[in-house]
Amino acid sequence: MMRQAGRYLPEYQAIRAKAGDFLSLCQNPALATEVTLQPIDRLGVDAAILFSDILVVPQAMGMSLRFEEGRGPIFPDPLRDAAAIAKLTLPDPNTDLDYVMDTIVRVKDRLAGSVPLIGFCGAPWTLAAYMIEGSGSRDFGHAKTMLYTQPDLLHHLLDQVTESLTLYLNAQVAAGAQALQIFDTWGGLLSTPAFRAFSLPYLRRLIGSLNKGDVPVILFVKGGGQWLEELADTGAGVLGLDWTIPIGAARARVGDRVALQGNMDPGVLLSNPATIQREVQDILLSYGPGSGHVMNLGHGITPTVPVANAQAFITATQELSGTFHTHAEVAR
Ligand code: 1CP
Repeated sequence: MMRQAGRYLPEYQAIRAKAGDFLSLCQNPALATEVTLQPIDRLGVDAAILFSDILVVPQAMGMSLRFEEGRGPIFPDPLRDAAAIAKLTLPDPNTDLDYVMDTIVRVKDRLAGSVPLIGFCGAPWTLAAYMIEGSGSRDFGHAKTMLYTQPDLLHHLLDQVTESLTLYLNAQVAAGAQALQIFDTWGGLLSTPAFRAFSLPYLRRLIGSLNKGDVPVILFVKGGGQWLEELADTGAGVLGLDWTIPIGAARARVGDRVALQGNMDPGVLLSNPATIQREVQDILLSYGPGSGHVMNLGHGITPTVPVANAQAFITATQELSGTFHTHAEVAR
């Protein structure tokens, strides 16, 4: 469940209070391990998701970062010119991001093979958008300004970010991550030509540079429904879908080239168990029989979701999904 470790869980709130603030929680391997494991114990989900944030990579590249209560992430010195970008460094994940690798090792040890661990990172474009903007934004106006007035400078930044992410994801696999998810949360803000120029080639290069063995890569581009065929060609094994496209229509377009993950509207979790069960059933029916579907939300769970509703989503999936698979597939 996207953002399954988070503020809707009271036990998360308790550990976060103990850590002091969100970044301190990410950077404390013992506590980050606890919150990674909480949804496994509480909800019975089929995979653990490393507790961290996509923005620890720009921080490891030398940018100062803080998270403000109610406002989200802030880079006080956003990248607005070539001089600022020239100051970025290539991180060494085993020193600059050692707390992430330490958390992976601890989580793997505690899971002892019960469920797999998913590591993750932000996509080059999404990270660059935050680094230029300095915070979350509705339209990422500063990032768009650079894209249309200094495209070469943006390409230079994307190149640096992609190099950093390659080192980072390879280190996550070496530490024990068993699947990797790449979040292009702001990919859908781009026009099709801009997505093809400033996001897609870097996704392809990142995925192509991983020493991943049989570790699957899940690629989530929010608002990316119109580019599914191109996304299926990036080397990702799974495409994460937001809720705006019927999953059956997505399956008809990509066939069996990739598996699909998604795609319930996280807003459904604000309703009630009966409605949640109906929505789960509708997604299973839309995808249809056969393997290649990972049930998930189409974006992150929100803080006011009642835990009972999150549980209803997991339980409905476990109860209803079996009939969509043959016995042979279940046995595999
Ligand atoms: O107050 C808190 O406790 C902090 C809330 C929070 C949490 C729980 C943030 C701040 N990040 C996270 C954890 C997180 N972030 C995870 C691991 C947890 C899990 O999945 O179980 C992951 C995978 C992320 C990834 C992330 N961070 C994304 C990509 C996925 C998405 O939701 O689109 C993005 C865009 C971020 C940036 C970010 N971090 C936090 C916030 C509030 C934001 C969004 C800011 C904005 O609106 O632009």
